[in-house]
Amino acid sequence: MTELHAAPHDADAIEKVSREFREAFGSEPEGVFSAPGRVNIIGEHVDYQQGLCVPMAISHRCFVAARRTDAGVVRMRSVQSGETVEASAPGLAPGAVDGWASYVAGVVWALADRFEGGVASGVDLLIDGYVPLGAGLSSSAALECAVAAAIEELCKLGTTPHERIRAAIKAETEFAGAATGGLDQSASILCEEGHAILLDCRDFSTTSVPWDLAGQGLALLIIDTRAPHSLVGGEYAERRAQAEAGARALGVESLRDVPFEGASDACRGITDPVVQRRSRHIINEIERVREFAEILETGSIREGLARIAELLNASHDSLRDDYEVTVPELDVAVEAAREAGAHGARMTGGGFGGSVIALVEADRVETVAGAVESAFAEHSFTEPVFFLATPSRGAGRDR
Ligand code: GAF
Repeated sequence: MTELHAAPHDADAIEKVSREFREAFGSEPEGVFSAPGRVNIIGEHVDYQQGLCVPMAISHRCFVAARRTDAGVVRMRSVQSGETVEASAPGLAPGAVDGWASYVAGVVWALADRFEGGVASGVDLLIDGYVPLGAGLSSSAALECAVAAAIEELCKLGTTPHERIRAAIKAETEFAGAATGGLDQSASILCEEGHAILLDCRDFSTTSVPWDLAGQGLALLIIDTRAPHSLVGGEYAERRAQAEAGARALGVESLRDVPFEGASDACRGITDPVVQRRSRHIINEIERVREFAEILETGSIREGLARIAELLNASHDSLRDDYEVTVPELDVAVEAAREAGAHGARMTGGGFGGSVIALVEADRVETVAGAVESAFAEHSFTEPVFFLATPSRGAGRDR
């Protein structure tokens, strides 16, 4: 039988991160904080063109136990890497640390202008993350947003959720060197238990979207294809640059400004065929999100299921053909899930590896997962890992 990997119970994870903190730093943490990974249900590669997305937080979270110190040092320990990294608190600047620690130190650095001497005194941070790494489920954003929650609370900065989102984005783009678009940090901080959110990337404002799958006898299966995905590499940045070229060619600030009516004709006027395809994806994807959110706002998922499935499938196909961010593992998982009866299936996140989501009848989860597993074995791909996506709470204090 195909195994579904569940996140640990929050209480166990909180106990564990507190114990790890005591063992590493020799005292009790002042608090425990956490932030979730996410799946983006629809609205992919549109956030950096001021588009619309519908993400939900998943139950896999990153936990951070923290304490202020007067050592003048940001001490960071990760359970997953087994490393402790130290950086001078007053001397924090991009390049001071790299790897996982850059996402942590980057948030402290990005919040620096909110401190009145506070951060210079130092902080100990113990990190225990359960969002699978490299799976396109926002493990980096979960780490950044958990650290932002910790620093906000311990140092009483008085930041708003949107200021913490901006700090996490700044950490990722300017400190860790991954120029991502803000979807992941917004989802990790703003998502709500039991719901998805409609995120408007013009100003990162949100509207709650009904997403009661369980109540409708449905489930969202996450298939981590284990094809490694990284946003620091050049391909993500290349897509962003092509999207910007599209906006320039159409004479708009962002592709969000292109009216959907008449967009196909407008895109045909873009001379570079690659930029043309990239722009077409973004304009069509934003329109798909509009329709998707409207269906959920005006009726039940069950009533709108046929169209919801079409929109999910069309999103994947566009990411495969126009945006070219899929890899064989993603396409095989999507095909196998659809053939096994998924209502809709698409890659989620940045692509170039990572995960697929499949909307399925709750009693078909095992069948669909089994079919993907068999397809992967036939293609000699690494065995995939399966989770269920349960809409979970955003970042905050746990203890
Ligand atoms: C990654 C990025 F981090 C997001 O900003 C977004 O662009 C996404 O890829 C694609 O929708 O997760």
